[in-house]
Amino acid sequence: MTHPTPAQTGITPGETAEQHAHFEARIARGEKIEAGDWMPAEYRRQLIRMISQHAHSEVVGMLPEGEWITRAPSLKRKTILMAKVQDEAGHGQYLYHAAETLGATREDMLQALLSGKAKYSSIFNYPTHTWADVGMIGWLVDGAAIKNQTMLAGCSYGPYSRAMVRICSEETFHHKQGKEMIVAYAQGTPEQRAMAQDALNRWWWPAMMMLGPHDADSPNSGVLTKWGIKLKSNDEVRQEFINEHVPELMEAGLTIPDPDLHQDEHGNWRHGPIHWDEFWAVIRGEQGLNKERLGARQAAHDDGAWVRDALQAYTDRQRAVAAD
Ligand code: BYC
Repeated sequence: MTHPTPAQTGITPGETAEQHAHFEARIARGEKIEAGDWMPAEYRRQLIRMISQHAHSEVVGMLPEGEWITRAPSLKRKTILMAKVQDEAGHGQYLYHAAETLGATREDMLQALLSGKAKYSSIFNYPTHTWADVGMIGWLVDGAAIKNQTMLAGCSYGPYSRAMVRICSEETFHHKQGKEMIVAYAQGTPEQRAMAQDALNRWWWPAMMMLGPHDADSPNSGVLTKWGIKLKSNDEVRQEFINEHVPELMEAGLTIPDPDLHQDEHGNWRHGPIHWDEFWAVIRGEQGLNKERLGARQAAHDDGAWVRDALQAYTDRQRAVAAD
């Protein structure tokens, strides 16, 4: 007979039903769980998994956009993109700090990313072929991220929830600049219109997938929902994303690359089948730019070794001076 695992029950050997009942009562009262509070080991593990994956996504997400900074078509677009990419680095910092409050170390998290053990968002394994991709990432990818992260701003873990509030306000600027850019191109020259449509054709489905597998195929959702980390399911967030973005993209004169897309009797936009085989292949690194992304992160990590060494030497000297 096989016994259920902690990932399925949430209860790790050594923890008591009373501890869990007290913890869950706090969540039911809407209290935030803070770093020093008692929490189930599985709650801690799930948060470290999710927050570090989120942090890695922000940092890896700088790569497809960062490569366009030198090729921006105007000074205005260049300054906006530089500010956006810089924001993503800041988001990575807030999130690594939030994971550190749970006992994860920066070294372990980075090692997990660089070794391929930790995931980062599937969306960043897709290439950016034209400048319009920068706008489409802002509109769709940041648009999807805001839906997910507004929900996470209400999550039960205080440090993650507070990081999300700040990140969401910056994501709103990212979303608006992307939308403004694509709407301008969609009303521009035939070449600009074609470039905007081509970007939508390539980013629509990956943006739908980045919100995670269907609820029935989401093994983590049960425990995350029970403990108030996820307040909405993957499919619910995806539905919110579609309902907001479909009418706006249509209004901009663009065609969504889904022949089955239609509105149901409740006004919800219903999408055609999602190619989950592609999603899992991208996550496993069998499709897309996983090798290139990790290679770029490894190179940046190696190039930054002297900064870490210098900081360590400075800290050691300060400690020696203090000891004197
Ligand atoms: N990519 O049980 P499920 C941004 C994995 S950055 C890769 O539903 P969960 C931006 C999942 O980890 C936005 N893997 O998982 C940055 C799990 O595998 P493990 C990033 C994915 O956690 C720069 C397995 O599939 N946002 O916006 O309940 C520039 C089963 O899934 C993905 C966040 O990270 C994916 N897309 O729900 C521009 C938000 N989806 O770990 C923009 C925080 C699923 O068990 N994360 N997997 O081996 C979350 O909200 C949740 O983790 C997810 C997935 C909704 C993504």
